[in-house]
Amino acid sequence: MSVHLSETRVVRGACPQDCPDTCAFLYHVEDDKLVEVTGDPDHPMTRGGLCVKLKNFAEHHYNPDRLLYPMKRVGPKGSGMFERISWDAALAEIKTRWTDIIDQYGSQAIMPHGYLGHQGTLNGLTAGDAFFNRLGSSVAEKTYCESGSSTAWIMTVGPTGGLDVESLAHSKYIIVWGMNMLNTNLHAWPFIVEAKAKGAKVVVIDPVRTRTAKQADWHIRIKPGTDGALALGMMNVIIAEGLVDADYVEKYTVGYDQLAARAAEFPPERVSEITGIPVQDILTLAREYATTQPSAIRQGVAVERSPGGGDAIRAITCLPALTGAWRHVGGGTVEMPIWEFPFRFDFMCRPDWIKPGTRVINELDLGAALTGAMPLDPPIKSLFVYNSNPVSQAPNAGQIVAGLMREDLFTVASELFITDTAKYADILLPATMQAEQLDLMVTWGHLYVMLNTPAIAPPGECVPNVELFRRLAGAMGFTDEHWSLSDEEMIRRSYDWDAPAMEGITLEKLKDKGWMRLNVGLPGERAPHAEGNFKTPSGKCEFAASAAAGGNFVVPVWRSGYEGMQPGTPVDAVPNYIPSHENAASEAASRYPLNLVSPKPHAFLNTQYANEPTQQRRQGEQLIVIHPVDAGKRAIEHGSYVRVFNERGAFEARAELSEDVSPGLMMTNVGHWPGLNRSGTAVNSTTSARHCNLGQAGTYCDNLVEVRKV
Ligand SMILES: Nc1nc2c(c(=O)[nH]1)N[C@H]1C(S)=C(S)[C@@H](COP(=O)(O)OP(=O)(O)OC[C@H]3O[C@@H](n4cnc5c(=O)[nH]c(N)nc54)[C@H](O)[C@@H]3O)O[C@H]1N2
Ligand SMILES: Nc1nc2c(c(=O)[nH]1)N[C@H]1C(S)=C(S)[C@@H](COP(=O)(O)OP(=O)(O)OC[C@H]3O[C@@H](n4cnc5c(=O)[nH]c(N)nc54)[C@H](O)[C@@H]3O)O[C@H]1N2
Ligand SMILES: [Mo]
Repeated sequence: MSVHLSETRVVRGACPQDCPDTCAFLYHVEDDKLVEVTGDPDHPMTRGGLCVKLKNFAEHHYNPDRLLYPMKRVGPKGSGMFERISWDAALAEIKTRWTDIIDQYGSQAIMPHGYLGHQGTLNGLTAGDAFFNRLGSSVAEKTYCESGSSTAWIMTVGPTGGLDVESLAHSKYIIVWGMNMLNTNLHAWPFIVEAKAKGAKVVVIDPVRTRTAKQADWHIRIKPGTDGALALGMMNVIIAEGLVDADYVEKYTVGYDQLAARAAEFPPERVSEITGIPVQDILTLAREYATTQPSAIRQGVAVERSPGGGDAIRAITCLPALTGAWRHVGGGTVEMPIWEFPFRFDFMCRPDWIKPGTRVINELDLGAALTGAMPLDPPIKSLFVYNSNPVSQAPNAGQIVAGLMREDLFTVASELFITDTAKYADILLPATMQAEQLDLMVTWGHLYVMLNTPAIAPPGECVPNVELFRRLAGAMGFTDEHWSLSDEEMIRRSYDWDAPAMEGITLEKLKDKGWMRLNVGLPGERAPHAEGNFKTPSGKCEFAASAAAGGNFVVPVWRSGYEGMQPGTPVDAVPNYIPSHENAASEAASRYPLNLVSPKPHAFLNTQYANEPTQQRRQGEQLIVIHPVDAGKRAIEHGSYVRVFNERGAFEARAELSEDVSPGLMMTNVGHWPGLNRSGTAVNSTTSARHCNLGQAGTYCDNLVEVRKV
């Protein structure tokens, strides 16, 4: 008997998920099988540890439910009945159907729908843009996330990375604002622990007493959607009490007088009424924030998830310039540092291929676009879904399902699994997972360039998104050079390798090391705006935004690179507080008195891993956290099943009675697969598709509901 001793190969990779941490992976491979994925101990953020979601990442690759071959629908729409076909047959069918649609309705009757299921330069947010721009489809505005914050950020400080989260170790006062860091940005937490050990105070501003709030020195419970009022109230106190860094303001900002006039409208008493925060706490927060330097604000994405979210982020982003916090290492604020990376979005998205006048359809309006609730000429006759799962993740999901049921809609989905969205497809196309593909990752929570090298062969007939779009281009007869470039050549062109930030970084070195830090200053030294140097048109922090003059805009990255036809909603020169649409004073409040927020789950990454039994055990079933007083009024006991509903739809969940939420507020997590829930629906059946005041972002937390025991 011969004994086969297998050798373990270690290949360097990077996490594919839409998460600020973008961890450095080590793939452990035996006999061409991925046996384990661990965190790189040398990476300064990853520090050898992966989050709960990625604990079973190797097994995820071998999940028996993976989509391995192209499939064609053989049962009624949504029945989940498919049979295997060849790639050639799938591509031929797509070509025939699209050619007919283009002949009859024009190419804009085709709508792509992609988001951030994967986060690579080749396979991520922009993976399909070049293809669809070339095809002449409608431009999809992909604003599920960060587009409101980023628009606000760029209006105020320009495309700068701002504070490095690693520099938080040097901060003395840290505000984690609208972020559940222990769930969603776990690898930033050690820097906060380090700062705390040196005496820093940590404040969490969140309507919910989260795991992160419980670890903080001070949890400030704010009513959802009122952050703009709080930031303006802090300014009011800072100005009234002479805590402004007048020298910094004078040298490095514009619009102080206008901002001061706005802040004067927000005395602490008024802010207390709006936010539900006691006056004394507003005073203390403002004073401590201004006088304890370096002070840092880690902005979460949740602040944008309300109608006034864009202006709230503008107001928050003004704070460190008012107090001069930017002067210090560990001072300032961070939204996402993606702007330091020299991506060539012109190459990745090919906006030059968009025909002038092409219409833009926002992806959050998918339900309205498919059902005709939003009049479109031509109507959408084909939908191509990749990197996204709108039936779970987009608002007003019931309307989306109604649209996907349309017999005359030709739907194609590229997926890892047959999700709640993919099950409505006419054609399914199988995609690779991260250990099976090459990519240079987009990162939005640290300053390292990350390369993912394939470690194992793709199973079945799975292809990376980049190859999927090459195949589609081939089927449609496109002969541009773009479609003949290798993955590696695409990576070379997706970056400006000559940019100053890339000094010393090459693809060759990355192949060896896996990751390298951008040349933008070390965490212990970096103070990017100590002397202004903002990336705005004026070069200053724009309290009064010059971009406001042109009205609302969406950063082109979210619009497939397109800069044309920006919506013209005028924006105030200085940030204001814009109230929620669905609030206690609104018409719906008499029928739907409870405000429901739906942040991220601990054990899932949006919907990903929510079909893995190990992760389902970690996360538990769909819960709704309700205050005992609200539960008592409705005879709801702890652990009982409830129906949460409003005019848009409903879902069922198990009630958890807890004072982690205030009366009038409920919390549930987004991410559970609707089809795996007892009601066949999830939280987005209740959310509205209204947009935030900036960047067309979603307003998932502006959601009034009622709840009843089932
Ligand atoms: N475990 C895990 N991590 C993730 C993800 C995941 O699905 N799971 N998703 C990733 C993605 S795509 C993103 S965008 C990030 C998002 O991560 P975060 O920025 O943390 O955003 P959320 O989880 O949506 O919400 C964070 C907190 O904001 C609170 N909140 C809700 N509304 C408001 C408000 O109006 N004001 C304030 N101050 N707080 C509010 C919520 O109660 C919640 O505790 O996480 C990433 N990381
Ligand atoms: N109520 C509510 N809704 C929300 C939010 C909220 O806080 N509350 N958050 C919003 C936010 S911040 C975000 S970012 C969105 C996220 O929404 P999505 O980006 O749609 O979420 P994911 O579940 O991460 O990914 C979608 C799908 O991409 C697939 N996928 C992964 N990798 C690949 C690949 O390489 N190729 C292909 N073709 N497919 C792949 C996955 O299998 C998954 O089904 O949800 C938004 N929706
Ligand atoms: Mo997100």
